Formats: sequence, structure tokens, C-alpha cells
Amino acid sequence: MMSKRRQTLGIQIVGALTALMIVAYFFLPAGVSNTPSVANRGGRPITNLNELSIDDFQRRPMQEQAVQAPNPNRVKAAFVILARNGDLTGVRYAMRQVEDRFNHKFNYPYVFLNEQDFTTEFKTLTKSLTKGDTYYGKIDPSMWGYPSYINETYAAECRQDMADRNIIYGGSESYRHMCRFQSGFFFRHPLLDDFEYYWRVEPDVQYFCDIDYDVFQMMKDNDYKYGWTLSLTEYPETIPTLWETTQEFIRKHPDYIIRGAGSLLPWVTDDGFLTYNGCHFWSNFEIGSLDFLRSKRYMDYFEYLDRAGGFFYERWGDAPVHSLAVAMFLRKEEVHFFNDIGYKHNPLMHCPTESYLQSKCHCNANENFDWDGWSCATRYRQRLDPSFVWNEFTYYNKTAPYRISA
Ligand SMILES: Nc1nc2c(ncn2[C@@H]2O[C@H](COP(=O)(O)OP(=O)(O)OP(=O)(O)O)[C@@H](O)[C@H]2O)c(=O)[nH]1
Ligand SMILES: *[C@@H]1O[C@H](CO)[C@@H](O)[C@H](O)[C@H]1NC(C)=O
Ligand SMILES: *[C@@H]1O[C@H](CO)[C@@H](O)[C@H](O)[C@H]1NC(C)=O
Ligand SMILES: [Mg+2]
Repeated sequence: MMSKRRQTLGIQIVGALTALMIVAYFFLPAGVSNTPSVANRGGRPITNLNELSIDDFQRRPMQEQAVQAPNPNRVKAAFVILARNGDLTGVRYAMRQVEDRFNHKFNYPYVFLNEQDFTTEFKTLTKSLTKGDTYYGKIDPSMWGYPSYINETYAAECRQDMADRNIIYGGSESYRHMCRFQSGFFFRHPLLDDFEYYWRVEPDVQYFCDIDYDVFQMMKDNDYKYGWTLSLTEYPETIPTLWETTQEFIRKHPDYIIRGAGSLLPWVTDDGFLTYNGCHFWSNFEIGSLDFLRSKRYMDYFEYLDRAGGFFYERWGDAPVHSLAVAMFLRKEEVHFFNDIGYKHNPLMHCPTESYLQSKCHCNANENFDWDGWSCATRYRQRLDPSFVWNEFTYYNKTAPYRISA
């Protein structure tokens, strides 16, 4: 119940407002009959809503921001986002940050991929966030489905078994198609044909630091083929035979493997190549060379893994697959750690701890994951430090395994 005092106060306020409106009616200029257009108003403040034409409400900010013609010499690069229509809100959340932290200065295009048709809503509400071009591609069943040599009955049994053992995404069929697509196909999608570099973005990720240089140009100038921010160990239950399959591949193609001081392989094993330690770059963030993924050695590796069936009979992730390929085929000088890109994909965050980098970020450096238990950044730093001289790398040899020792 409203008290008598409050009722009185209410009446007084309404009265005062009415008086103000009457005063305003006499003192403010009357509406001009010839409504000026947006162009000829010349920055004069709007004092009367009648002055506004419908054009003022339609796409006004877009019309005022002239879209700059992209630099013709700019690197052929694009953001690549694999997503479902249901990921729209998470995609916008990530895109908003990519734009604010980096892309509003460069306007690189986005390529969206989906095994289903994107809805008009998805297209409209992503296109509206960027001045860059946006492309929407449907993934052909040849890139998202079972190859002929996979026994689907057996694959279903394997999924059930992994679900029973509570292995993360172990029971999911779509997750497997996704991992296989990201391992072997996204870079061959026709919409990526004209591009040289990609930056992978996932729904719901966060970017914390201003990036005021052209990252793709930097990659190209330095001849980097792969860039990462977070690394960690894989759940071994998802990749029981990935390492031995990779070893078989190495034995078949010894000439593909980078050896010696330039090799990244010491990063992926703790016992002289007997076993994989699970270390991988977290592929939800990647900036990389598409030509590297399209190279014969990478394609041969993917084909070899695909035939082995582990994308379906186990649950091989695209992150360990990309990372083992990087470790085998790239020299460490071709791989770049993006320490300056503060980034989070739940539950892990890379946040630069150096104050000169932190000054451009809004993440909490105390939550930086790099030097924690299951991070692989420590091993990366210790083992791949250029001042550390590596013995000649010998590929896996059960009789004389390569030992990592100083
Ligand atoms: N079109 C499509 N995209 C998918 C599908 N499953 C996953 N994705 C996308 O593939 C990427 C990886 O999937 P996520 O579900 O994020 O997998 P994750 O990062 O391992 O796990 P989360 O912790 O759930 O993020 C994201 O960009 C997803 O939007 C699918 O069935 N169809
Ligand atoms: C496919 O897998 C099922 C279940 O493991 C098995 O019974 C069947 O023999 C397999 N089929 C072929 C052609 O190998
Ligand atoms: C493995 O190591 C042993 C001992 O050093 C050597 O004799 C043999 O040739 C090696 N095998 C291969 C396949 O390199
Ligand atoms: Mg994800």
C-alpha cells in the first residue's frame, strides 16, 4: 500500500513534469516542414524528433563508417569458425572480442563452416559484427561422415564403451566427425582455396589483449607456419593407439621428419620416444599456414591416421593430430608462441605475465595456466630453448630408444 505522503509526492512530480513540457513547447523551435536529410543537417544537434527521417534510424552507423578498401598486398588470410546454428550467441561473443581486440583495424574476412545450412539469423547477426567480408559454407558429406573403410557397427560399440567409461565426449558421434573434419578437411574446403593463413575461432572464447599489429603479416614475414597460445596434455583414454600409429607412419616416411637441433619432437615424449606424453597445442586457438596443412607430408599423415580408424574407434582429437604433425614436420623456428595474445577457452587461460604485455590486457595474470601441472609450456621452454643443444634425433627404435638427457 502506498502511503498518503508518497501519493502526494507522486502528484507533485507529475505536475512539475507537465509544467516543464508546456514551457518546452513554447521555447523550443518548431518542427521544420522541409525535413533535412542526414547529409545536409551538417552536424547540427537534433532538437526535435520530427526532424528525423526514417533514414536516420536505418543502418546509420554503418553508412557513416566508410569501409576502407583492403590493402591489396595484404596477406590472404581469414578467420575460420566451425559452428552450429545453435552456437550463434557464443560465436557472437567470440567475434565481438576478435573485432575489438584486433580485427576492427584490419577487417580480415570470416569463413563460417557447418555441416547444415546456416540460418538467415545466423548470417545476419554475425555479418553485422564486422566490416570484413563473411562467407558461409556448407560442409559436403564427403568431409563429414564415415569413409567406406570404417565399420560403423564397431564404431558404435566403441562409442558405447567409451561412454560407459565416462571418457569426455567418448559417446559422441558428432564430436568425432568434428575432430576428423578439423584434422583433415577444413583447409580443403573450397571457401578456403584462396587463403594462405587461417586463424581458428571457437564459440565462447575470450580475447583479452589489444593486438595492434597485423598478425598474419607477422606470420608470413617470419616464415612461421603455426602459432599457439595454450598447450596441455591429452586424456590418454582418447588416443590409445595414436602414438604407435604415428610411429608406423614415421617408419614409412623417415624422410618427412625434422631431426636434430631444429626438431620439436623432444617436446612430445618424456621417455625417449617410447610413449607420447600427450603434449599438444590447444587447437581451439590456432594461427597457421594453410599450405602447410595442404602439403603432401601432412596429407599423407592424415590419410594414414584416417585409414587406421582411430577417429572413430577411439576419439582422436584434432589438437594432438595437428601437434604431432607440427612436431614431426616443422622446424622449431617455424612455430610461434603467441605470448602476447591473452586468451581463454574454458577452463584454461593464457594471460601474459610480463608487465609490458600485461599493460594491453584485462586478464588476471595470476590465472595464467602456462606453468601449471598439466600445461606443456614448461617442457616447451625447457626443451626447445635455442641455447640447449639437442642430440641427433633418432626416430623410434625399440632396441635403442632416443633418450632425452643433457
Ligand atoms: N557445425 C558443427 N560444428 C560443431 C559440431 N560440434 C562441434 N562443432 C564446432 O567445433 C568446434 C569444437 O567443438 P566444441 O564443442 O567447442 O569442442 P571442445 O572445444 O572440445 O569442447 P567445449 O569445452 O565444449 O568447448 C567449435 O567451433 C564448435 O562450434 C557439430 O556437430 N557441427
Ligand atoms: C563390423 O563390426 C561388427 C561389430 O564389432 C562385427 O561383428 C562385424 O563382423 C564387422 N564387420 C566387418 C565387415 O568387419
Ligand atoms: C635400432 O638401434 C640399433 C642399435 O643402435 C641399430 O643396430 C638398429 O639398426 C636400429 N634400427 C633402426 C630401424 O634404425
Ligand atoms: Mg570449444
